[in-house]
Amino acid sequence: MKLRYSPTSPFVRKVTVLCREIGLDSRVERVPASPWSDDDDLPSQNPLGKVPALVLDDGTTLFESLLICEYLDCHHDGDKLIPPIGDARWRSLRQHALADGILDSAVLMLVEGKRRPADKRWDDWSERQKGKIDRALDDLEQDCGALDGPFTIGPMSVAIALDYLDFRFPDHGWRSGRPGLEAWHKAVSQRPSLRETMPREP
Ligand SMILES: N[C@@H](CCC(=O)N[C@@H](CS)C(=O)NCC(=O)O)C(=O)O
Repeated sequence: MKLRYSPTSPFVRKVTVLCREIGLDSRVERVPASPWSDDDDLPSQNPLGKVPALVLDDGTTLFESLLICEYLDCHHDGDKLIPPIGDARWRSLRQHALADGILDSAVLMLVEGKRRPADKRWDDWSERQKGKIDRALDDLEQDCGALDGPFTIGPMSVAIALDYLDFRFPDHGWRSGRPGLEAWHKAVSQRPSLRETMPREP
């Protein structure tokens, strides 16, 4: 299997952390991609032109980080990171959805602030995205006890989303007024799979 990746993508990191947690890291060959370059062959593998994309040995490509995670999670015998049907699954996937929503909004803000020419920027749009991030963070804070327990796709994705805010928006101040989330993040960040994959500029 080949994983098309870019080094700072939080969606790629989700797949990377999952591979480390389930012991499949060595079975996935990493092949760099530049999703923003017109010269990259990524769109021939993923029509959506995004990373992560997992090219299987039969040539099929899977895209969307959750789909890739689900595929990989089916290919090991240990504890599943995506729980089976039942309350734990819905709780975990709800946490994952909040985390992914934070990432979607953060990436949109990054594109608006860094890639769009300054005279074409739309500040209200970025504020709107920040509102979504803040409400999602408040929701997580309210129920932060639910993040304790098994390290499934939900808590894993929340940790990745918080790290991404620290990485791209260090002035956001997500910790302010959210002591439960802050304490949980500090503790969970000790996990080797997270500590060793912390995002940094290449
Ligand atoms: N929902 C997708 C999001 C993937 C995504 O947005 N990846 C970004 C990098 S962080 C990308 O490749 N963007 C290129 C583009 O939008 O053209 C997933 O979970 O995999």
